[in-house]
Amino acid sequence: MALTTNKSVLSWIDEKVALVKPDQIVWIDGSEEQLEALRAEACSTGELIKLNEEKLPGCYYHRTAVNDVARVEGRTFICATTKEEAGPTNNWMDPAEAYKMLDDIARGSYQGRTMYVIPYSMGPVGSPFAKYGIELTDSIYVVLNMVIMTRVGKNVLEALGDSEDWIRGLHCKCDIDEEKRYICHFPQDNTIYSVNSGYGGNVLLGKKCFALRIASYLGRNEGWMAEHMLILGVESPDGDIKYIAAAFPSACGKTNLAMLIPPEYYKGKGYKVWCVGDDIAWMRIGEDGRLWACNPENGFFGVAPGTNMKSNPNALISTQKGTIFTNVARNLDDNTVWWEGLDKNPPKNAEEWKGSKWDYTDGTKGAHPNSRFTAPAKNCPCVSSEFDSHTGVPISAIVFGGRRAKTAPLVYQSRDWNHGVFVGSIMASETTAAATGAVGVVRRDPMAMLPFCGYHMGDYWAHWIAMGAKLGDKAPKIFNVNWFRTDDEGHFIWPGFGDNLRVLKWILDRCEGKAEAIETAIGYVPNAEDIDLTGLDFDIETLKGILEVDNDLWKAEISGIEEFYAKFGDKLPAELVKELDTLKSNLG
Ligand code: GTP
Ligand code: SPV
Ligand code: MN
Repeated sequence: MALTTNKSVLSWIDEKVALVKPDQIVWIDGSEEQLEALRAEACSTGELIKLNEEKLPGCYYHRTAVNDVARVEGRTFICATTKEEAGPTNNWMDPAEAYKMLDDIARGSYQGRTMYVIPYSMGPVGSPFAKYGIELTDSIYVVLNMVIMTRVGKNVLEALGDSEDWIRGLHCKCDIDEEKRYICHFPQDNTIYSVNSGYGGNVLLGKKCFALRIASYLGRNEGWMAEHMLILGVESPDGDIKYIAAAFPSACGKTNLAMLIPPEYYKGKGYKVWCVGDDIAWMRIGEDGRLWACNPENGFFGVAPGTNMKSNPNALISTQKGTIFTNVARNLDDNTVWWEGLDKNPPKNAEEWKGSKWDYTDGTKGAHPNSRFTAPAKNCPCVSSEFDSHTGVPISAIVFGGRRAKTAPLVYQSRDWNHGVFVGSIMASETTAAATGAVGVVRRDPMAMLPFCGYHMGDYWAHWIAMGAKLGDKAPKIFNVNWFRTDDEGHFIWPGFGDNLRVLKWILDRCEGKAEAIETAIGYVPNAEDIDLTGLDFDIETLKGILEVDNDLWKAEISGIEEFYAKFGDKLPAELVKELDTLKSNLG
């Protein structure tokens, strides 16, 4: 039975029912009984496998199709009214043509299947940040993931009332045919279609599709920002908490930084880190004129490989109950999970992510490099007390970062907001397994939003500049970090993970005017002595090496930046052209 009388909801669902022709319709009310029944049903069909209840209570295992393990950027479209609105960095399709193509693919595809209607909220229900959505799906896996990743249930429909202001999402698994896989966004219609995929980022429509692509478009129109950023709080020994938002491309360390455990020396002094979000930040100017951020999600869809008790104990602990594991290896002896980098004891008797019997000694991987866990945020030992806050948290610093073997120093600060926007706009990073395609290729990924900006990137930069003008002297300070500098043998030089707090500390000191810096061609770099290395076996000369700004390497960057900027034509904000000129003249 329908859980709402909202006419816009009911008529849209009627339309989609007529199109996809489900055998039955089930409204997800958010109750534990209903979810338990769905879990049991998914286990009976093999869609899920229940894991060891003693060791991993309430946890399930899922495998996607082998051809469906990551986001598909080449098949992701922004179907804005005109190609110009989507801009040079997005794939575009004419909306009428796209609807026709998608309807043809979706038509009748729910025959013999159930339509699940998922009412969900991005942001705490009823808060000024909250935006509501309805996803229709034929996948129980999607329902159960959405229940972890967003706020789902009847109360969302109550909060929505009769409003027409909600995001429409239709997901059809179809045959998981990669030739007919499309992830399409219609910003003018608040609508998303996803067909022929079952992989997280393509089908959990609240996440990248809504909370970034559609929301970035809404944010520009409504005067706020939707960003691919973690949010964390650093508590100092006197109990004061300062918040940082940081944008790194996919699989470049957001979840890890968001949950970092302070090194012993910092712990001893009383430092703590609190996680507000690990992937997405929605930010608004508050009544006090500062920038306030909220994590619109309710769980973590995190990269499994590399997560262990040393690198990220908080993430690992978050996955020990109520979690869905996707495309990791399964230990058949005790029905638990394993992935590369979990520990040094790969199971002898296991199945790899594709489902074949697996013996690690043959040199193949047990888990897919983009295998993931879906864990409730409430499981995280360091979840912030502000997690459900209706006001969000005030942001002191914005940090950009990427994977760069050379060129980018460990950390530097922009001279001011507009220079910071420039720093974000020229971000470059090596590609990862989070999207299909080559891995390890350096590409420009402005603000880590290349695959996620729902409109013209030139307009997006202009929006950043406009936000800075509104924030004035209350604007957060903007920094850039790079944890991934490598030595001649390709090893990471900086220890990273918990020790990144040493860098965050300098960042916050700068925000409070407590630390010195050296002015370089690209911005302010710390004096090596001002990054506190106490308790760390790390040589100050090595630190100086990774803080160094090599003007020749930066000169070599210029042509790449110019080539990239040329794509934006007259949409490239004049402020950024000016910043590029300054950089060129600084480099001499
Ligand atoms: P998405 O969920 O795809 O947006 O990724 P993410 O940005 O949250 O990345 P995540 O924290 O999951 O890290 C991805 C990979 O980077 C993992 O293999 C981590 O082990 C590795 N990583 C994270 N932080 C660091 C670091 O400080 N140093 C090094 N060397 N590796 C890191
Ligand atoms: C990313 O790729 O940035 C992710 C995972 O956070 S996904 O949900 O697939 O987009
Ligand atoms: Mn992400």
